[in-house]
Amino acid sequence: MVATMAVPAVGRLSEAQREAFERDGFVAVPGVFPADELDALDQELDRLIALPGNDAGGNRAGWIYAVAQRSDKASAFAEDPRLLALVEDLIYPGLAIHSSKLVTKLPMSADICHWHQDEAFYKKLDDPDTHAARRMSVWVPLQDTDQSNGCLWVVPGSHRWGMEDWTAQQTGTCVRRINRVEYADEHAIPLPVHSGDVVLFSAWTWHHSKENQTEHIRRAFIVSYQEAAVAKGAGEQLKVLYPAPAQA
Ligand SMILES: O=C(O)CCC(=O)C(=O)O
Repeated sequence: MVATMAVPAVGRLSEAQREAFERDGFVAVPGVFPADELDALDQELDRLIALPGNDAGGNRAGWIYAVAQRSDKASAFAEDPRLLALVEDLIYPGLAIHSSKLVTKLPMSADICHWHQDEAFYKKLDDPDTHAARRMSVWVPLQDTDQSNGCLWVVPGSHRWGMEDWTAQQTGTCVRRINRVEYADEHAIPLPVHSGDVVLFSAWTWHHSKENQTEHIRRAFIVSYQEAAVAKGAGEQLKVLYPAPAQA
């Protein structure tokens, strides 16, 4: 008998999830990846981080920028049909990969990721052709995350408030810290999620993460996508997956 292999269903966001994303600027989607696939990705990341030149080092020890450009497996993950199915309805016209990275919180790391908007890093500040309305990220945790190991925090609705003023920080990560930190802290909610779940959030959404107070590493694989028609921003990779339809 020929063995049949279960093909994972490629699920799109439900109407309610799409509405939540548009209203709140983020949505957590449960159960997208099985544990064995994430273990395989984690092992590939272990291999990559050991290679010279991959580890960003310093405050970003354990981070790998442009990770999809350093490994076929990481590249395939960034284009996984299950991720694309989740973002296809949120980004248009067309779809491109803006960038990919591994972000890590080492055990007992005090490095916080400051409150920021990804768009402050992603667009080229002086080039309007790179300014995107619908850039966003998929945050894929490789371990369960909660407040003890530095889960994501977000301010619901903040993606609708435009670009905040920010001040560069010398410590921690995500160093273009928005100035309204107290407001962010007051209105933030934590997003504890299981490994296998993913969090989608707009590049305009205020977000951050705190320390890792545990003895275990916390990793997340982040892929950022954007409209295909918008020019390459400050991201190291612009890979058009589906071009924008031609204008009539
Ligand atoms: O995973 C984290 O701690 C947050 C990382 C993040 O927000 C970023 O790199 O833009």
